[in-house]
Amino acid sequence: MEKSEKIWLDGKFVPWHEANVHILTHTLHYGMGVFEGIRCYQTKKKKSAIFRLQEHVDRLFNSAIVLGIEIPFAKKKIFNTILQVVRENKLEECYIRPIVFLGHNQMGLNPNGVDVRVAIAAWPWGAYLGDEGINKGIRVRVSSFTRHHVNISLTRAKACGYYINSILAKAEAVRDGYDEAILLDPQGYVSEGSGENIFLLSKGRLKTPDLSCSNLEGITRDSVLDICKHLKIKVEEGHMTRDELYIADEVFLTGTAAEITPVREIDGRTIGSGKRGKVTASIQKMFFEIVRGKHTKFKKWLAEV
Ligand code: PPE
Repeated sequence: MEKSEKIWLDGKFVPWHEANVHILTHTLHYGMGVFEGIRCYQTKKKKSAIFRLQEHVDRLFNSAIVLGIEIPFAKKKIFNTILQVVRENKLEECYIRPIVFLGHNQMGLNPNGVDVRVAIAAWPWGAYLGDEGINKGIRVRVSSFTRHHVNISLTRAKACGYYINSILAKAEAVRDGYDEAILLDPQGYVSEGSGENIFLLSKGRLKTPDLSCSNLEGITRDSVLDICKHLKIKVEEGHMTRDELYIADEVFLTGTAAEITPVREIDGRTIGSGKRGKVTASIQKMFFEIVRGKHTKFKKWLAEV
């Protein structure tokens, strides 16, 4: 990975190589922690903006509420520090990773009394599923692993430990020669990708699983819902089945890291024409224009660095 200079840790900036933790760090052992993935884009020459920063900070704090973690900094402080991390590292386009984790002053499952720590890192990160994936689409498989149950893992939270499930699915998909995995929820309905929400297009209408399907409430997903309103594309949120995906005209994944990535094949079935679909292309085009500040109507989504 490409490194940057400094990481903000518990209130101050430290050099990249010194942002380390003790081996008995609670979160390392048990996975109790929350994080965010945010992108910053270049909007003009020498100008950058963070996409939907407020929504990401809100979700970070909500994730902490869900898990019962008290973040020792105010929301406004975290919001401003994220901007500062990009500035300090002189980054134009980057990925930003705030993480709230439990320290090493106490072991055992009882989290009461364990220090709550916060770090914010940022580094350059290109297309998550490859430039070719963005343009031509990726190949995915339905995972043999089931997504979380909503009352086993509280899926409104973006929690560190939950990603074991994502990693199992991703590793299996890659091992079998696919780019990404799609997970079904415990009822057998389509939930999401290992790190992305999912949409399909059928008969001119878009559809995405509603938020009771064990999926994360994605901020890119929400942005696509608004973009579709603007483009006058009808979207339905509901239950989605695996066979619905197989016979869809278009399928795409959304996420901060993955941005908007078309899917061209699922479980050996070609989706639509086997290329990026027309509707996917129009949503993708508008998304990339918005994040780079080319739509005045959506300027409210950009926090200038
Ligand atoms: N579902 C999951 C499970 C998920 O991890 C993400 C983001 C999404 C949906 C999309 O959410 P949003 O980014 O708000 O649109 N996954 C993050 C982590 C990726 C990683 O490899 O790390 C991300 O995209 O930043």
